[in-house]
Amino acid sequence: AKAPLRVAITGAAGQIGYSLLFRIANGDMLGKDQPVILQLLEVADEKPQKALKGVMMELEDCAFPLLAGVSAHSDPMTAFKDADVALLVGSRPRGPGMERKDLLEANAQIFTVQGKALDAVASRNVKVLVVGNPANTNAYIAMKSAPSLPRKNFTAMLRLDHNRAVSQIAIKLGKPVASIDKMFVWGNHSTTMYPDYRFATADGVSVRDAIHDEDWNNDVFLPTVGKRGAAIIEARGLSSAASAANAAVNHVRDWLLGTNGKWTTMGIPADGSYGIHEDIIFGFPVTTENGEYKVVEGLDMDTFSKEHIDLSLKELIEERESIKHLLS
Ligand code: NAX
Repeated sequence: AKAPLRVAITGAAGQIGYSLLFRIANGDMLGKDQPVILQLLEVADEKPQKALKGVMMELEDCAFPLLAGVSAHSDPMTAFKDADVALLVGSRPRGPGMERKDLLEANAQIFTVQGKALDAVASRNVKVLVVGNPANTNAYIAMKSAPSLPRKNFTAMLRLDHNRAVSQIAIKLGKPVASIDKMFVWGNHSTTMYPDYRFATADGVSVRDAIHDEDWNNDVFLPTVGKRGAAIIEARGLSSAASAANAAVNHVRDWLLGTNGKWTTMGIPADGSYGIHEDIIFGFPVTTENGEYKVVEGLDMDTFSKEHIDLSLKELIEERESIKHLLS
């Protein structure tokens, strides 16, 4: 049997955690033959720690054959010990009267501490996925706070946006989602992200040709995907949780186990390709193999796409500038 992998999860008693932990323990993320140990981090307050105990009781009650251990933590230095995968879900939500800048700063505090802890105690090849918002900039802060770990191991979640885009295309064409390939999302996980279907195919046929309606992109597709998070809140009274957990499972599964040539989206530190400044954590089209992702290179740009990508890049540069003073 395989040795268990250690997965650290922050914000484990939150909404996303409540879907995520059970999917991981069921083998959906690492494979049906891979035992897993869950190391759960929550803030030290009594209420979340107590809620975390309740979630752990439910994990026990599932009797998952692959679940080799679960522990609760309030200190990232113990939660991240020897972690092979770290899912940074917990973050500071926007409170009443809080400006975007205050939100960025509050989260910068959390992600510098957690980045340093990963640097100190996690596996030297820990794969990090930041879900907590602002996800790209939080991932950037964690990466910068963990100089002894490989830069490429810090990623941010754009997979929910990606999955939303794939589903909207599949619905529009009346095709199964599995028939869609070469769809991806550029940029920041925010309203400036740009789902790009110019290269997408359905059963190998160009989606653009099949839709044959350029207005649909700008008038329907981009706003539907871009405002989907708000639409879920409006309908459910709560933000996306099960679909966010599913996206996190998809992101890590593809990263570790490969996409077999299929394209997907990951927020990754830019290496200069497509003119994106180095280190900015940006959504790119990638394929994955043997635990490594690779950017799909050589895609043409057009003016419309370039404008959207530049807007998202500008936003990320501004976010980076506003937290710069907090990075030592
Ligand atoms: P919840 O508020 O339900 O849960 C968050 C949990 O994190 C809470 O239990 C809180 O106590 C804990 N937490 C806060 N600070 C922490 C810290 N420093 N260490 C450990 N735990 C901490 O939020 P939930 O709905 O689960 O969403 C979590 C995060 O995901 C939010 O930032 C949210 O904005 C973000 N999202 C990101 C998405 C993406 O696509 N990247 C989509 C879904 C989601 O909106």
